[in-house]
Amino acid sequence: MGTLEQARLWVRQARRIAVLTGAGVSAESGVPTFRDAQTGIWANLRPEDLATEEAFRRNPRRVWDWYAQRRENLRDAQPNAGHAALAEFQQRHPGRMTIITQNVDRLHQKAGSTGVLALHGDLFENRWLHPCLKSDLYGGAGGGCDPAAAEPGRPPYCAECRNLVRPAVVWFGEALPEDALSAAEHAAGTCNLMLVVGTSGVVYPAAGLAHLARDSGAHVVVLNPEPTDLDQAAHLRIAGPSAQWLPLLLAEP
Ligand code: BJW
Repeated sequence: MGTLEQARLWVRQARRIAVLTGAGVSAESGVPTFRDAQTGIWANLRPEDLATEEAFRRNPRRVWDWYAQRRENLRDAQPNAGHAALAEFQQRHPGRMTIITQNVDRLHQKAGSTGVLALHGDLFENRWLHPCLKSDLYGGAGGGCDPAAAEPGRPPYCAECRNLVRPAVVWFGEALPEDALSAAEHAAGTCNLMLVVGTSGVVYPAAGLAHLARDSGAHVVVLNPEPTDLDQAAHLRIAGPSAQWLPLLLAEP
């Protein structure tokens, strides 16, 4: 049996499927992957030099501008055939597929996927760098300032306490959202099949979900045009772009 045929058989047989996606699933929507070369004034900086609180503190404007540029690039991005194939499968088979994404681009949601577990936050949301001082002073519970009402700037800031607005994404060294991570661990630990799509598999704890699935008895299929750090956890590797192969993998027999 060929690789695709084998994977399609596992899709048909699996009662529960977990899909772990990374930046590559959005590549064919024109979104650069995370470890692609950065361009322009960010050309000689690594993501690790930008996606940390330390980097933001050191140079808030540079990091803010990087995110502003990415938001701008994403505004018109549309889901591709890979996102669509996942969303359509969920619609045809309610409750069978959980999508766990490291992406912050909302393209799975835009394609119509439901219950998406976004492990690394949302590029289009903001929050304060520190818990709002005012909410502490006035007893919390809604007493804090709204980041949307911050003074305009790069980044916007609080006129009273000088707190800075930052994107509501998960930077290196920060904890992942607890609810999303525990739901993802549950999905990975109880699925019969995990599809690992468009991720280099270098960032943890997300990458650990593929090992958890494998150790819990699931079949693991990696779909990626390039080798990944998770290939050794996979039973099967499909070498190719996800917008081309996800529709073939998930189509009805
Ligand atoms: C295609 C394609 C096509 C191209 N079709 N595919 C265990 C071991 C070692 C280290 C650690 C560990 N546990 C934790 C760590 C530390 C750290 C970490 O993992 N470091 C490693 C780099 C070594 N992890 C953390 O710090 C995490 N936090 C944490 O552990 O907290 C602990 C804690 C607990 C309690 C209190 C406090 C702390 C947080 C990780 C956050 C990651 N954040 C980022 C930025 C998000 C915001 C933003 O977008 O700016 O998330 S980093 C970046 O990497 C981003 C991505 O989601 C993530 C993964 O990248 P991804 O998606 O895999 O993209 P690429 O570019 O790497 O790969 C793209 C792939 O697509 C390639 O394979 C291509 O071939 C492929 N491709 N075209 C299909 N058409």
